[in-house]
Amino acid sequence: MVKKMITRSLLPATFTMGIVAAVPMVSFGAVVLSDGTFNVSDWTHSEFEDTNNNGSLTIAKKSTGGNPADYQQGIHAWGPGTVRYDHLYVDTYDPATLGAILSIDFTYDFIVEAVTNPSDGAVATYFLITQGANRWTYSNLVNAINPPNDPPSWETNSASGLNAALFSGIDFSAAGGVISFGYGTANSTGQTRTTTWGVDNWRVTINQVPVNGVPEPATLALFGLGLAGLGAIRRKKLAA
Ligand SMILES: [Ca+2]
Ligand SMILES: [Ca+2]
Repeated sequence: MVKKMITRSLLPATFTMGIVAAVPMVSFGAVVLSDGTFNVSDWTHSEFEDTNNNGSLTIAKKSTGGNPADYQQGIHAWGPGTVRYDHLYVDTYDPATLGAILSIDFTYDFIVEAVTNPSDGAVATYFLITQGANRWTYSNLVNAINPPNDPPSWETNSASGLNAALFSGIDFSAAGGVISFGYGTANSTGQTRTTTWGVDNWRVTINQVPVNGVPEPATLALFGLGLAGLGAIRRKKLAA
């Protein structure tokens, strides 16, 4: 579900000058993609790497045991070797229709429920973003369990203010292609092993570039010193 929210506007104060209508309104907002229930049809899953061609992935929607209630459960069976899987949410962001992206925030909760052979181990997970045939990852959360001293628990993987410079080659501008978001999971071991993990409260906030912009300095000069001062204040707010 695409939710349009946090839309804010900076309206110029009322002026007696007749040219006030020439000052554009500055508005900016964010689009939020989120999932806490994980209907199976809302996600796609693909194998990104399977070094020894012995890995497999099973996905299920669980209605209890999440953080809270519904969550997405995955089971990796593989080894020896390394497996990596990509998990993408159904809703996407198209900069061409929704506007250029300033930055991205993400958060999701992750748990390792069980590991077999031996009965401990770890699963790595990271935020995943794709555009066209390209994919990027950000921030690894390695969730390890070593029962009974480290029982399974939900841990949060999150970051905010991620700009295009962090994803080399991505295009956040209005000329960029459709962008998908999700998360990745990875395992590596020298043994045959099965890991069971879960995801809940997945959320991405796409912070948009302000539209309509602020007046150019040359335009402001026409309005006189008072309005130029207002422009400086607005620029400062936008940069905050
Ligand atoms: Ca495989
Ligand atoms: Ca939930």
